[in-house]
Amino acid sequence: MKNISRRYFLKAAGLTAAAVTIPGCSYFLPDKSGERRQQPNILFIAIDDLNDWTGCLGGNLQAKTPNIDRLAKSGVLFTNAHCSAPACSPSRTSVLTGIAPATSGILDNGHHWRLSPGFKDAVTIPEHFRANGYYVSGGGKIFHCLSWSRTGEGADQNDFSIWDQYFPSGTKSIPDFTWSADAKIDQDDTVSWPPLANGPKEQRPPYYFDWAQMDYPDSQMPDYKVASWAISELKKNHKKPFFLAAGFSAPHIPWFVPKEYYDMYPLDQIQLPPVMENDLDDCPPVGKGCCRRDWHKWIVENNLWKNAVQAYLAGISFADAQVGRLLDALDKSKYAENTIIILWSDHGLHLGQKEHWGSSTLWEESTRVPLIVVAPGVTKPDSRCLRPVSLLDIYPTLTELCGHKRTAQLEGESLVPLLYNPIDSRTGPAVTTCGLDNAVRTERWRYIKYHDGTEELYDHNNDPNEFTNLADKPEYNDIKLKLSAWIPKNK
Ligand SMILES: [Ca+2]
Ligand SMILES: [Ca+2]
Repeated sequence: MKNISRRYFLKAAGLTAAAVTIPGCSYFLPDKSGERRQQPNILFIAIDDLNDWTGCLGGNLQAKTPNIDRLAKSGVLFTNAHCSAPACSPSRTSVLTGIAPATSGILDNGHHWRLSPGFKDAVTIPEHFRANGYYVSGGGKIFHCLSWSRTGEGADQNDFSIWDQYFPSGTKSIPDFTWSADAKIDQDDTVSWPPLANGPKEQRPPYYFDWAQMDYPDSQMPDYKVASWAISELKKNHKKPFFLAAGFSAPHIPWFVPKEYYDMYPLDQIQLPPVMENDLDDCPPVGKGCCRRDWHKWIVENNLWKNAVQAYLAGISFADAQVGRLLDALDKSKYAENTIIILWSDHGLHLGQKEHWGSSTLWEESTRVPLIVVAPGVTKPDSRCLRPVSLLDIYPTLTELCGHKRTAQLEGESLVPLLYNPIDSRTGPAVTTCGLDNAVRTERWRYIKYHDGTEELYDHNNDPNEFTNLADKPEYNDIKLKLSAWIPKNK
């Protein structure tokens, strides 16, 4: 771990290594009689690549997510939550260790966090709870692994030794995946999407950027199996409090989803996301360089934009259905009254906005994610918090909710004060790091500073789609200066 910015972050966040204690929040701590009451269970739900296209966040009004919406209705929905890095591995590593990407140096998917010297002594969330007497089990994509692997094999950054149990096995995070027989591009990328064989191969999306309406039942899908396994965990008689993690790969590409979910979104009714022609003209070269403009050109030329939006929406509703099965099972279980639920997605996704497909940018499409917390005795139903928060805040939030002391490793700011009172004050903005570049999001502003010193500034009060970069206008110099204080200093 680079030694630069932990102190900086703590200072910037107005935090010390000591816990920020809220009177009355340690409701699971020993009561006056001195008896230790039952620690709460934790249901930890991770979704892959889900942006703000949910009913409750309203990023796309077509999205049908009744189960995520009902979870939001039962607790606190953070409407301005952002990932700390817009890619699977760095985002998940920071969530699960509480260490910011700019501190750890884990900045891309190819960098295996556990093999990095900085993580030798890092305690992950499951390890923390296991050390505190919990039974910890997980299934599916929690740490980074390949969402599109045909066999479940391939890059898998899970550290299986930290779990009491893992599904589907102690060596594999995701159940076997059945590749669509209708896959438009074969795995060796030699068969192009008919009739779209035109154009140089390097200008087309890779084979795993694909979608298909599957004629399989839901039960054959890996995420369904993960949910079924998690449901079986909820039916057990647990002697210890549990930390149960279920990670869904949908709506990550490829969007191979049962047909009924496609049928929810008739192609002729699909609305494309709002875009502005030449939107990238006022972005610096580093920002433009993040965009897969070749893919976008190819998708537009082949008239596939609506199909891709339909496929992503189908993947979202499929993930939502699995969330619903899990919530139903918890409701029916004996753990319903004593289980904290947290739901989050590792980062967002562009579907053609700024001529980009995928994440790994510092704009709202990549950074904004669903984050919902339901904590019995703490959160009130149907609460919304507009403060800018980070997924880095999950770890200190869970430990504080359980009455555990904050550890020095954690760089996020506990959300517990906001769970009690969603309009409580907040020290800092949400910071997102993408490689050597960073973004700062407050309630009103998005400020981006690239490693070469170039900048972008967007005013969400007037420009929610981030069309107009204000960074070159001198009247915003003071705003930029204030926001730039939050940029990690090691860059
Ligand atoms: Ca992801
Ligand atoms: Ca623009």
